[in-house]
Amino acid sequence: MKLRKPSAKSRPTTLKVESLEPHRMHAEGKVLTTDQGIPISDTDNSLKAGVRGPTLLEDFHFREKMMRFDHERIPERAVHARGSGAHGYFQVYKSLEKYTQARFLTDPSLRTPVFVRFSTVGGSRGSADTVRDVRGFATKFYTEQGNFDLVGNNMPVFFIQDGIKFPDFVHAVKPEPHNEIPQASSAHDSLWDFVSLVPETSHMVMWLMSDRAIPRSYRMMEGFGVHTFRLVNAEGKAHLVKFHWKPLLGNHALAWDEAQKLSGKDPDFHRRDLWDAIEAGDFPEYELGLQIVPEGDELKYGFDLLDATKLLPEELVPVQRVGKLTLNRNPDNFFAETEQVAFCVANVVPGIDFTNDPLMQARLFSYLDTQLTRLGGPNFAELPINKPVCPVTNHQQDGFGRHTIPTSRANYHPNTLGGGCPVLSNPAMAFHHRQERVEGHKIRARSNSFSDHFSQATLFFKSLSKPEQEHVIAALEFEIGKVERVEIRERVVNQILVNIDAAMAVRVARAVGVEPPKATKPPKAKAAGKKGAPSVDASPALSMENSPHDSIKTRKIAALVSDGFAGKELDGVRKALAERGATLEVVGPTLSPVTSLEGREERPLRTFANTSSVTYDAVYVPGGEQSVAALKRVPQAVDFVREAYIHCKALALSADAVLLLSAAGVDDLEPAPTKGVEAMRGVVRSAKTESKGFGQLFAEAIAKRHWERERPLA
Ligand code: HDE
Repeated sequence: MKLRKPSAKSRPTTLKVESLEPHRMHAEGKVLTTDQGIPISDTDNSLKAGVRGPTLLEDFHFREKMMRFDHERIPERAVHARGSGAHGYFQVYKSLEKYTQARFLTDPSLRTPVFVRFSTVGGSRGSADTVRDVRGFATKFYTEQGNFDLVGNNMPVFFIQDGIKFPDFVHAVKPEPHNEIPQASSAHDSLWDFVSLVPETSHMVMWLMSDRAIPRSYRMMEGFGVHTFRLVNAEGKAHLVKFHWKPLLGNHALAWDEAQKLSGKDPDFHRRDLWDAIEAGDFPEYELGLQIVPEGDELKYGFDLLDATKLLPEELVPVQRVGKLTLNRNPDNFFAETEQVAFCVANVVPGIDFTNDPLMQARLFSYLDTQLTRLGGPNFAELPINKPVCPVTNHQQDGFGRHTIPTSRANYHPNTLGGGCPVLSNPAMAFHHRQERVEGHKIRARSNSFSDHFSQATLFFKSLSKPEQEHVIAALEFEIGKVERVEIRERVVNQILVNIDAAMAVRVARAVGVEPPKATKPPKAKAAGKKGAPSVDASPALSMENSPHDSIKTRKIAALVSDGFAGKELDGVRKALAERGATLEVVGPTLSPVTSLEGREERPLRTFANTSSVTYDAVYVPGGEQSVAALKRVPQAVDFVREAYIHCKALALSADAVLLLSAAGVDDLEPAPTKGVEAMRGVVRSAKTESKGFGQLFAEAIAKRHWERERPLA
């Protein structure tokens, strides 16, 4: 057989966009070019010697395209590698000049642009969003006085007290070195080995095991600056301050089983949620909260305000809400903005200063240092996302990736060649490190005021609601139960947990197969470790259940339908939810229209095959005999109801639809009402379709999770 000679005229492989004004198109940036701006008319075929011949080195377009591709990846962040960002602005409610000279906090007319990056900590860039982990909440304020970075977390304390232990802690929590397992999870031997040997981790570990570690959304979690900072006013008077972010949508969590399922069904769950909300105009909002303490009161509360494993209970020093952060614009390009943004705890503006917290001190070095490798050199502050909005004028020069082109001959200070420029700032507007008398021996040691590791861990546990405590215990059972070495499990229970809450330690011990501890010391629940200091026995603010749960704004509800559903009823419920700011999405057997009882067509947005209850806040099944009978035959539809029930989400079922509950194995509710509407443990049922009050009761049920449905594991 003879091979056909290939034709030299290759067929077009992609469609070409023809233009009548090619030069103008090029000038307007609409034409494909090389990095040098040379117009390119074929990017599908490399330059070859003959159509089947070898590729030629001369093909600069091919070489450049491949070279750029080969170098697209940069090192991911050592921690907080997975993140999502958004632009927005911050505005202070009224002047805080009494406390600070930072202009963005003293001028209520100013809208300071911000970029916020939310993140998980342990997982790689491509890991799932809903893993059990701390969440980063880092905010860059582009102020007129330069950039201020508030690089916080969604928990108010940290695992360690001194930054020198950070590499140890991070090595322990990250996947183990021999097999790089597990991804984005603390449930493994090395983390719990570290915890069992380092009691200062106790308090933070309680937070990590709590519902705070599985937020429903970045939009529904708090943020904390963690360390104690200083505010300094124009007269040089200073106060100590703790920074808080309070989400206006309240504080909400996922159920642990739901979070794990979401990791597979939608690993981008939080990223998508943030993106979609901003696209829909539902701008996430957080109030900036300050706890202000006079300088000199560092030790007043019996613990040390320089110790980042301690929080200052809101009941002792209330959080003043002083301004609002609004996130109103998605990034244009993930890499250029969210990936290249470089936060640094050392970025402060006049009016905000550091303290001697040894964790904070280490961070002042680490962030600047890490960017050198991650962003390839010292000029990362010139990248558009990192660039201050005020002029940057100094004598720094050269280095990889310099963007700025200095025009002065003078690159030193003092000079006359550049007219003395840049001149030194007027001291009144410059940044000054607060003068502080420091005295002491050069010593590698920890202050005694840092020595109480358990009181606040107990305070946290005691302040949770009963269901939240059960969640902590279940999380401990899950995590420690995965630890292979029995001696590590024993140490966690006997060295750590028993000192937090003996009864809790006994339950965990049984669940993870170790001898229950003998100690039955009554747990101390207080903020302070020292007698006589102002203290609290419980801090209601630590329980997420005490944050407002009266709104269903931006919540997503699934309506399960098949042919013959009660269409008028669906319309009524959709309207009732929309009036309260929630969205109803119709889920059906296929994406083709289904027909209602009344003969109206409704096109489902999702199908039982491509979504599931974990991606919704609540589930609604309208009545309609034929529709319900069909749904009962679809295992995924039945699963929808079952999972929503198990995950303690609101459910609303009318008329025949109540039958889906028994099909889903829900057998612990009282019989369905024979007339009217009724809500029980977050399940709204009605005897007939279109019942009065159905939408209202459903909305009330959606506002919170119904943890009362859960049964303790042991
Ligand atoms: Fe970080 N941390 N951290 N951290 N951290 C980083 O900086 C570090 C700590 C936090 O979205 C790294 O640019 C040390 C506390 C957030 O880009 C690195 C210590 C808190 C982010 C680093 C801490 C945080 C980071 C990795 C102990 C809450 C993500 C990449 C002394 C107050 C910021 C990078 C973003 C990122 C070091 C402890 C929050 C390696 C040495 C406490 C939100 O520099």
